[in-house]
Amino acid sequence: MDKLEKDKFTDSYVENLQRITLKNFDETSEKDKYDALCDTIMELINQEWRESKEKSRHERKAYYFSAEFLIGRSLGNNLINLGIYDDVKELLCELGIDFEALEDYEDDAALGNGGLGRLAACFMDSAATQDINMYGYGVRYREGLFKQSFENGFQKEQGDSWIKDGDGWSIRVDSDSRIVNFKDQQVKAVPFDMPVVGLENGKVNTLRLWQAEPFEEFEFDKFNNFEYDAAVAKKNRAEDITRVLYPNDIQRAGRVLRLKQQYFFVSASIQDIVAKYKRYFADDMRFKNFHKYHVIQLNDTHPNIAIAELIRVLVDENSLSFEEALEVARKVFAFTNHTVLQEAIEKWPIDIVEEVSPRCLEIIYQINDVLVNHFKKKGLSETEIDPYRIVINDQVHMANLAIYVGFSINGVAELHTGILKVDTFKHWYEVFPEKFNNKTNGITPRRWLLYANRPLSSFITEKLGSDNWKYNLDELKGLEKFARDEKTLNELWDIKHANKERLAKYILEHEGVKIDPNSIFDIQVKRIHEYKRQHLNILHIIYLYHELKNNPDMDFYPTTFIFGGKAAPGYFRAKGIIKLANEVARVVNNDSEVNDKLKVVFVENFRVSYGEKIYPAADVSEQISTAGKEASGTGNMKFMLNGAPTLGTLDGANIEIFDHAGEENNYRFGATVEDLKNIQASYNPVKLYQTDKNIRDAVDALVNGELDDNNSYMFLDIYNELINPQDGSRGDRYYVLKDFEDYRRAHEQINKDYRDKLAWSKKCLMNIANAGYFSSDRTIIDYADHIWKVDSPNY
Ligand code: CR6
Repeated sequence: MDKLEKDKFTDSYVENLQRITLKNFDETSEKDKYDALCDTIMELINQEWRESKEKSRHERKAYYFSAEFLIGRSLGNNLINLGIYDDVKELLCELGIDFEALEDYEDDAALGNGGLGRLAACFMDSAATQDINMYGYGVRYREGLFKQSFENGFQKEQGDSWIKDGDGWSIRVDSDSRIVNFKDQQVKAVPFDMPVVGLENGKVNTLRLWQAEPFEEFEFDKFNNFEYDAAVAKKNRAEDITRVLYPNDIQRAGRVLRLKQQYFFVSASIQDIVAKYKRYFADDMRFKNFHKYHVIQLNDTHPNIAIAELIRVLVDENSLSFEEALEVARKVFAFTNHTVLQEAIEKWPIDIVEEVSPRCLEIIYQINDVLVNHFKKKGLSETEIDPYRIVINDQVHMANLAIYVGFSINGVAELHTGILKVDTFKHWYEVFPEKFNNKTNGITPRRWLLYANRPLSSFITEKLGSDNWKYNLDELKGLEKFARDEKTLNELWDIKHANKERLAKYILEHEGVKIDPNSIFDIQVKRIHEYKRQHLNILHIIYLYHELKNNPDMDFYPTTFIFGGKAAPGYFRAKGIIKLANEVARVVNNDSEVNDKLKVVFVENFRVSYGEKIYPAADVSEQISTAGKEASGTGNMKFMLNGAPTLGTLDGANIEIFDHAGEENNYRFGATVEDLKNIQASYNPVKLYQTDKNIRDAVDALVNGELDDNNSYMFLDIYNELINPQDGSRGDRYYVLKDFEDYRRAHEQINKDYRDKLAWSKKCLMNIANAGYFSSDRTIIDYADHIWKVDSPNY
């Protein structure tokens, strides 16, 4: 910003502040100051936003349909992308305003559960920065992901009404409202548009989130008749649809309301797209060229009913034949799968689909008929056709629908896509190999480095002699030449240390636990799930605790184990894992014999904005899922980019991280997918328990009174899952005990290696230098070039 722009900014800020509050500057609250700042920034964005829209009006666009966008905070990110972060901070400081307090004032927009929703947000950022026309469509949940607190170590959930005080980053566009018809009700879908600002390039894309509203605020007749509840019943039923984000990560929630949410946002979005097409391409009422201007990426199975909805709109409202409409759909839809866990690949009972949209169910049956005929012609028998069917056993297979109709299906890491081909969707790969492709996930370097780690950003720019890496993260490779430069390595160590001090201070303030920034910060933050194996981490901590108790003089570098993450409210065992971590923390942290060497802390309410403080302060990134289960992971990339070596299994994108940064700079351990397949039939966790004393001591602690679960039976439940299965299975479904010894050894190595400061710092540097591949810029360019082809003018 030059002097003039600065003055203008300050003037309009002060003016906005007074206009919206009618107060004198001194009397304004933090909220007032924050609101005025949003307004001022939105004014700045506005013109570029309008221009971007205008310019792309007749261009081919990608539409990203996603039930989740885990945005987090917008203030800092927008300022960074506008290129005015430091300037604005300084200007506010001159006005005597504590900028960081304003940043902390903002509620996270937590419209997602975890990786999948955060990925969508990173993609939005990257598309805008890479000048790619990408329009996001989703749901404006009034309640985001629940807030987590701990009561006596147990997770408690509270609501997250993130917009109760307004939402400065969206614009309500009433004129674009649509009507969504369900079998039993009709609601209004009102769009709220959020600008997505590219990095200093003038490009602003749009994220359009739909909110469900009634047509009338209340029914006057009923009200007059003293039927007050009945008068607002319709309104409530309409608002229910976008009231709350389902807090299930991975597992699907088979509820009517959930399918209603999906159909709601998808129907509004399809209608929106079609209406605009008719407005701007009025000469193509047969939709012959529709596919030239639109490609719709379906983010997992959640939006897949869009396929039926597009056909419905084309047939019922635009008089295309079913065959014509299906042909359009075939060219428009592409599908991303994000998991191999069967319980997360949605299958909807037909009666629920019928209850939501009977017409869509009818269309799904029609598509299914076409599919069956297709395979019959190829000579397949009825039973051979079964795995392909969209409707089977009275269920609608949302993945089959998208794979059959769509022209592309991708996985989110090399290993994951490989598993889709040979296992999950093997039958599909055999008939449509050309549809399958991989798009390894990425993260946006703007939020996760430029914003979250200002000191490291400046360091990188200084070392590379330019800040071009912000646009092309591959340039980080240039840091490799400092791998033997002691001064650089010491500087890097100091930056990490300062970040650790900052986190320690924050944790003391917010969690009430004092941790030592000189200890190793070993961190696992992500949703709690058995396949992610937080309990492997905890069992290992119990083992360490026992070791330190038995050998107080043991040679051990002090370590702080940090956890963060939420369990789905209905997932008993995941909640048990949280209680277990908190209980181990209580015991260890209160034991003066060990608590100068070992500390454990589970931070409350881990979310995007907490992550921004945590990733930059990590020494070790725990990525310890059972091989084959974590489709990709993206937290692993955030740690890497901020210079933490990965302690990980050969799973998801970990494999690609090891390939890029070098195994010697990371710690891999554990069984591979191949290994697990080989031992699957003979695996015996009980035998491991009996023969390995370390395992036995740690597992026994779950039930021998050493740890207290307050009679919740949560620890017994974990114990049973590991070695005493109650359901006739073999136990330890996720091979926790199988990998324990290897994991223990890897930790031992880390504990030794960390003492060599220069050697350790070099590992960190090599991770940063090779993180370029994991930029979501790379991912989104790959989608744009190879699936969407949005940059070909003559598509
Ligand atoms: N839970 C995968 O499990 C992946 C993200 C984004 C997940 C995770 O490995 O990194 O998607 N899958 O691709 C689903 O949500 C279904 C996730 O976030």
